[in-house]
Amino acid sequence: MTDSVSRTVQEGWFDIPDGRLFWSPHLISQAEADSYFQRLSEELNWRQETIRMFGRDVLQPRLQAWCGDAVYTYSGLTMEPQSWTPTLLAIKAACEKVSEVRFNSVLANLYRGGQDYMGWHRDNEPELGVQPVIASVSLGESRRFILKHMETKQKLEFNLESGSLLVMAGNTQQCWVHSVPKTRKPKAGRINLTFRLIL
Ligand SMILES: O=C(O)CCC(=O)C(=O)O
Ligand SMILES: [Mn+2]
Repeated sequence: MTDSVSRTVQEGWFDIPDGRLFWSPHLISQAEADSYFQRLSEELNWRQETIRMFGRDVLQPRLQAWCGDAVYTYSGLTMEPQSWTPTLLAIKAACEKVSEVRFNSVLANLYRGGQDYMGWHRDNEPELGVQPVIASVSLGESRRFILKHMETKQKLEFNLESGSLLVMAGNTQQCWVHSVPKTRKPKAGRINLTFRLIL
């Protein structure tokens, strides 16, 4: 993680101002991450969804799939869940073991290249509860992930490499926004899985 000063964060839980993170740079081995990437590219029903923003319908700049036990609604989009696959269940179990948190759903994002991105947002839908815990696993190409404090504008940046896990907890979804910016650098595909607990 870097802010104005680069520093190394060890695996485990740590506090940030108005939030709490768990970082595990090598949750999944490279060989396993490659194989999970391949399997998930093929077995999930990836869709480019339309969402309503400022009164206009816009295509999302990435592909998505929603899996698990609950329907999910955000930005006027209701996603019916696909079933768990053995791959998703194996990754979910690994996240639950190291973070000691339980999840019942996952939003999967497929970034096809550097032009696919995720804009600034919070994951603060009411069904996630007051202090949502979101476990984010990255597979394939690495991408920059930036957290920005809504009041102080402090930024924290992670290079999310294949096999890494970043968990956001505490007040992170109340006080920080996050994004995966687009880049002109040539980038291969990346799959990101955000495990969530829908109440
Ligand atoms: O791709 C990422 O690392 C972030 C995904 C994300 O923020 C989300 O699905 O809500
Ligand atoms: Mn998010």
